[in-house]
Amino acid sequence: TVKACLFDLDGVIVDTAVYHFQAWRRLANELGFDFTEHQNEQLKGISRMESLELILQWGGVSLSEAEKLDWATKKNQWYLDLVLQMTPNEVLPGVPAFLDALRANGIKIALGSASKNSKLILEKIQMLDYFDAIIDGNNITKGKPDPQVFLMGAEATHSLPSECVVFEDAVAGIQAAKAGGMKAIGVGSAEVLTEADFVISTFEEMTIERLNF
Ligand code: G16
Ligand code: MG
Repeated sequence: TVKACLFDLDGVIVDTAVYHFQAWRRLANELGFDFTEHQNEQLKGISRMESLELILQWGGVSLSEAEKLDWATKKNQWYLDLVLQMTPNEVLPGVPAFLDALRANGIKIALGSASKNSKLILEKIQMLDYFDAIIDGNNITKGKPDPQVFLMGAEATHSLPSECVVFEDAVAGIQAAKAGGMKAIGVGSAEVLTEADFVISTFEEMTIERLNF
């Protein structure tokens, strides 16, 4: 039976991808190029520095390591300006009700995110109190599809991987869950998240009964 649910943040609890996109686009524009929303899809779930590398490739821009750190810091400041304006209204549909149900059933709740800003975001949307454990970009050394972030979540909730269910919107995240020996429920499109055990489009479709499959 399921003892813990491990949640990705961006695209699962809340859609911060739109804010990342705005901030990365500003960086690209200031460097003299632009990129599309379609390209932005490739940035989901990957770390800040990996995202920067990809964007610089798209623009054909090469920078020194010091300049890269500088631009990454600027991007994060622009991103945080947007995050600071977030409200609880932005929590994705069905999420609070499902987390309430997990709690009522004694199932642990953990976050498994690549973001270094996850606690601030959870605070802004007033969801911090739901989480028994938070594993994010500040704790990990290997990004998804490596299973590290979710294995740490299992450990922090005193669960075995086989007792965990991961919720993810990114292909790399589903792969990370599977590499860790966990069940994985996709949030989004079944055509994209083909390696998930099953896919929901929103948490309004999710019930405790559907966890034990
Ligand atoms: C999120 C986003 C990624 C972002 C990463 C790092 O991951 O999906 O696009 O690059 O966090 O974010 P930050 O710059 O805030 O450290 P997740 O794992 O929550 O989907
Ligand atoms: Mg995500």
